[in-house]
Amino acid sequence: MSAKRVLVVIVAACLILQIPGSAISSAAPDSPTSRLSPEFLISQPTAGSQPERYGPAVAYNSLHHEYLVVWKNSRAFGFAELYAQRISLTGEILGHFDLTSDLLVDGHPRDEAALAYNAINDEYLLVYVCEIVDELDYNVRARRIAWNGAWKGSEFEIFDWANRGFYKPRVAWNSIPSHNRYLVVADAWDTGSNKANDVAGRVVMADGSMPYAGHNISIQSQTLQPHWGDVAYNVAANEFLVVWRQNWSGDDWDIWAARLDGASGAVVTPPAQFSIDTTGPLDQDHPAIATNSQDRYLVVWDQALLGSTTDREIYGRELDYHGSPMTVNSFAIAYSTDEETYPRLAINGKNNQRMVVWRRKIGLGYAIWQSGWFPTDPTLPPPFEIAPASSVWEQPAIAVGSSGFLTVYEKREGTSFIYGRMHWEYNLYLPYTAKN
Ligand SMILES: [Ca+2]
Ligand SMILES: [Ca+2]
Ligand SMILES: [Ca+2]
Repeated sequence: MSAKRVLVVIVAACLILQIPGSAISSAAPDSPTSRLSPEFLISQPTAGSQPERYGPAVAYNSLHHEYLVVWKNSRAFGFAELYAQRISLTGEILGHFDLTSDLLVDGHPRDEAALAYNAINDEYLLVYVCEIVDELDYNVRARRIAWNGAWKGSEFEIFDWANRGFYKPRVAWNSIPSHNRYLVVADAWDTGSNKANDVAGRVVMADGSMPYAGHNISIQSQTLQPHWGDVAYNVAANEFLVVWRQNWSGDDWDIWAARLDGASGAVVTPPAQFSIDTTGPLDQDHPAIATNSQDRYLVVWDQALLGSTTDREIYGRELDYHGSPMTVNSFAIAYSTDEETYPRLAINGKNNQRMVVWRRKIGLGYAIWQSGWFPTDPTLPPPFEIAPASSVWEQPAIAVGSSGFLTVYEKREGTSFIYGRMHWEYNLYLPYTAKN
């Protein structure tokens, strides 16, 4: 067999290994869509009684080179449990396990899961809300989960403050071995006024202990109504950066942030709380943050188009590792005439590629769209479609692994399922040029 023939066989074998489903996209080889896998079903198995599946979250396991996707199984008449599926770098389904079914005896649904991977302990911290009083009081709880679901630590409570209900927990991991801890943030709402009141934060050690009390990261105010918190950890500064949305006046909402000490989670002061983008009179919403694990953060959000009640765009801003803006202005990532909302993002620390995903309203349905670029690109390449418009609900999620990105999302087809699509890294393909 000639060297060329061997190469063809290797290429063919690699394509078979790397492409879940039927065939690679027919788009041009160097276009972003040529690097997309077909859509594949994550919320398996589908036998037995069929729950609705909602709210996917995803993290990458850098030791086993796989992803863990978690979501909520919701059934009529009450109970909801959290489930997990392991996904290989090539989109293969590796195995599912349940996360909370042993806790259901108390009758409190668990919801809004988020997770972070801990590469020192080779485990995940799963955070979620527990419904204490129906549609009124929610606490944030957590448990440690073995990488393969082999064990699940006892459930423990992170946030349960008087007169507060907690929503939308997020978690980031401090990877410095002598620190090895997490920061958990959540939106705290006043259960009396039903207004957003705080973005709360608390350090959780790798063993689940909590030596520091929970505290307000944002300014506590029912005028500002800070909420929609998100968090990233940056090893260069040994700090967390937390972002959130807060009110300026009327319909004018802005994006704010605070740096947090990597050990205690205390707000770094000065500068204390500072703004990321306060463009008025625009409504800016749903901030999300990621780091390249080196020298940058990227914050993204959606914002209204001036004078329109239906058209929203995706914007972003690059920050250095101290949270200082890298440019005078924020920049547009998606700006079609449709409503584009709920951005999430991940950054590939190896090659600096940014990847942002969002929900795009088209007609009566929702599509999932995505944009990827490198800081060296002179302009942002055009966004591309991940999932066509259907009744996709809620926001997508994305994680970066050693072969590229995995985007996960809900899709409703009578029943709601969790689907995913891979976007493979540019250097993953075997070289096109080979010497005979
Ligand atoms: Ca409570
Ligand atoms: Ca604004
Ligand atoms: Ca738009």
